[in-house]
Amino acid sequence: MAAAGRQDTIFMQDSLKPEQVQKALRTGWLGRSYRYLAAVGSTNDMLKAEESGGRSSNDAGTVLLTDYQEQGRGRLARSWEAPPGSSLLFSILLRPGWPVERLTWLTMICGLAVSEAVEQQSGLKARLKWPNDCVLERENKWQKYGGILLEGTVSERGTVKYAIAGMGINVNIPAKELPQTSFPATSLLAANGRPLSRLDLFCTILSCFEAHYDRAAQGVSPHAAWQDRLIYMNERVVVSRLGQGVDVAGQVMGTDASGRLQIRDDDGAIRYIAAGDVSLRQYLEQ
Ligand code: BT5
Repeated sequence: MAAAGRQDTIFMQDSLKPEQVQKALRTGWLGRSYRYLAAVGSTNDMLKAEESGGRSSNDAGTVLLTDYQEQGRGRLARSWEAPPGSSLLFSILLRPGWPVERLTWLTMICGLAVSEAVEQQSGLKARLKWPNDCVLERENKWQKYGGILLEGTVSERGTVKYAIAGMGINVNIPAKELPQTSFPATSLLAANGRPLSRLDLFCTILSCFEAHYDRAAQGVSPHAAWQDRLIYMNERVVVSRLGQGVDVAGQVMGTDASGRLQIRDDDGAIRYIAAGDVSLRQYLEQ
């Protein structure tokens, strides 16, 4: 009872409103344009709708954050669920102007920023599951505490005109309120046994993101650091191509520079799999 009371108090003090965020933010450009909404359909959808009219006045580095999404989205038609006030749910608008081949760098940068910030703030070891999941190891099993949704638009010149990088992180979701998902979900609270300041975590993510992004803008690829955090390396996995029902089983050999998964299938052929329409799971002996 005392513990629950203490947790409620922490939730109430943990405001992500602009005044608190601007005071705590240590970035140069990222999040300096910042909007908070108590609730919204989806932060990605809202930024996308603003951009698609072609008259957006959003600066590059604009961040939109909410305490609750009514229609939070994952890839394809999948949903992202989080109880109000429990999580970090936000999207960053970027205008990289990079060649489209580097669009996947943004997913890598998100994964690195979230992982580094989680490690700094919680002490937990943060890993990534290809292509866009943030995972932790608990009781010898991988569990998902966050997801990345990157959406981009390409110009006629083949450069990334704008991109929206959405991140959902289960910060203070109590274990009993975690969504029931096929790949097990966890939260930083469930994994660490204590609530974390969403504000500190959020500001640290933005600092880490900005540092990686600025390096990438100079042409330095985040690929090696990102690949170092991937789980399932050299293990046997099954990749399901959604909508086509085709499974590729094989051993993970690595990823290429643009982040495609490299698998040696059972015939010994090397297959390259791009993110987007696939899901990955560990191969389990029947
Ligand atoms: C993702 O998609 O993991 C990307 C999620 C991105 C969410 C952020 S929140 C801010 C921004 N605005 C949005 O509308 N979205 C972004 P995917 O790999 O497709 O995984 C989706 C799957 O994760 C679902 O089908 C569920 O199985 C599972 N899932 C849903 N909610 C979860 C949660 N809170 N924790 C762990 N797993 C969850």
